[in-house]
Amino acid sequence: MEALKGVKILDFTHVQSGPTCTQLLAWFGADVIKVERPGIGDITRGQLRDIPDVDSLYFTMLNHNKRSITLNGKNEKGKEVLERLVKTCDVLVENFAPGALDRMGFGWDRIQEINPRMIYASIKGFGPGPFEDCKVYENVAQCAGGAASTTGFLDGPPLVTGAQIGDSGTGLHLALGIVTALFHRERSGKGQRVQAAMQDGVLNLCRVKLRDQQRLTHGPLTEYSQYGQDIPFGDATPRAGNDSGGGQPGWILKCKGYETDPNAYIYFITQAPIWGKICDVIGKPEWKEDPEYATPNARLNKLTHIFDTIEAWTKTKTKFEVMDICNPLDIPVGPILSMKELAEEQSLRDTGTVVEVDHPTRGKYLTVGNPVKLSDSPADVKRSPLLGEHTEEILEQVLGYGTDEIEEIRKSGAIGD
Ligand code: CAO
Repeated sequence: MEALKGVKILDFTHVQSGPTCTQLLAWFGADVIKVERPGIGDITRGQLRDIPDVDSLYFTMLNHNKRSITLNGKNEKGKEVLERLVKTCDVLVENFAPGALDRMGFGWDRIQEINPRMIYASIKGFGPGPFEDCKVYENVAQCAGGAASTTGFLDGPPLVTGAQIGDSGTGLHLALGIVTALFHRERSGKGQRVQAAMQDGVLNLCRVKLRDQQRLTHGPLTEYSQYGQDIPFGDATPRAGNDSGGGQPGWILKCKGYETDPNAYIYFITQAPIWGKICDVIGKPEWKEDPEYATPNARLNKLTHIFDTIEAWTKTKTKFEVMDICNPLDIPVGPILSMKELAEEQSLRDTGTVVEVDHPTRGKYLTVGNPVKLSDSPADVKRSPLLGEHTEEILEQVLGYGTDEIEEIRKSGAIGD
C-alpha cells in the first residue's frame, strides 16, 4: 500500500528544487497535481533538450508519477479553479521567486482562509534577511551556504560540486517538513507553513565545516593535510582537497590505467583499527611497530608521505582489484565510479535505484528511482506527464466540474486552447 495514498499535493513547483520534493512525495504515493502555465509549462521542459520537440531529460527525470494540469493563475476563471484546488488539496508546494504567489492572490493568509487544513510549503533561496528577495539557482546556494568555500584544493579557487545539494538537497529537506506537518495535522487538524531556504539547506549539509570553524579557535585542524605540510591555518575553515571529513584520514589515489582513464582512482581511508592490515597490504610491515607510524597521532604529520606510499601500491591495481583486496580486510575504500559505470551497474537496476522508463515521445531513458526504500510501500516509477495531459481529468474527477463548465473554463483561456 502506498504510504501517502490519499494525500493530494497542489504542485506549483518548477525547475529542480521544488520538483525533487514533489517527485519524492509522488513516489511515496501522494497524488501530485502539477500546475503549469498553458502553452509554456515548467521551463525545464524545453531546456537542455537532446531531442527536438520532446520534453527534456531535465524535466522527465524530476517529474515522474505526477499529473499535469495547465492553468493560468492570473486569469479570473483560472483563479476560481485554483481556489477549488486549494480547497481540495492537502498540501501546496511552490518554489517561485519571492512574492510570486502573493502577487497571484494566493499568499499564506488567503490560503488559510480558503483551507485551514492546508500545508503551504515553499522553497526560497534565502530566509528572512538581507537577501530574502533574491532569485537563486543551485550554484548560488552552494556558494552562499558554505559549500564552495570549503570545497576544492587549498591553492585553488572555491569549487561547486556536481551533487545538487542546493536544489535537490533543499527539496529533500522540504519533503521532510511536509510529512512532519502532515503528521502534526493528524493530531491538530490544522495546516501550517513550511519553509526551506536553499542557503539553510546547504549550510545544514556543511555542518561539519562549521564544526571545524569553531575547532580552529582552539588550534590547527590536525586531520587536514595542510597540518602535516606545515601550512598555517587562516581564520576560516579552509578547502581540504580530498581529505576525509572526519578523524579517519583518507585521500583519492591513482589506480592502474589513470593515465588514460579519468576515473581510475580510489578513495582510500587509513582507519586506525586496521592500520596493521594496511601496512601488510602495501608492503610496509615495518610501519606497524615503528613509533613514527604506529599511532594515529604519530602519522598525522606524515599523511602526504603515507598516501604517496599507498598510491605506489594502488597504481599497480585497478580500482576494482583494490576493492577486492581491501574489502575482505575491512579496509574502507571506494572506487571513483563514472556516470557511465553507474548507469550500467546491475545491482542498482535490481534495487530500483536506476530505472529504465518508457516515454511516449522520447522512448526509453534511464532515471534515478526513489533512493529511500519502504518495505511495505515500494515506489513504482511512472513516466512524467506531457504538458496538460491531465487537465480535463483533474477538472472532472478531482474538482467535479461538468462538461459545460469545463467548456466555459476553456473559453476563458484559463487552461489554454
Ligand atoms: N499561471 C500564471 N502565472 C504563473 C504560473 C501559472 N500557472 N506559473 C508561474 N507563473 C508566473 C509567476 O507568478 C511569476 O510571475 P510574476 O513575476 O509576475 O509574479 C512568473 O511566472 C515567473 O516566476 P518566477 O519568477 O518564479 O520564475 P523565474 O524563471 O523568473 O525564476 C527562479 C526562476 C528559480 C530563479 C525563481 O523561481 C526562484 O528564485 N525560486 C526560488 C528558489 C528556487 O527554488 N531556486 C531553485 C530553482 S532550481 O535551480
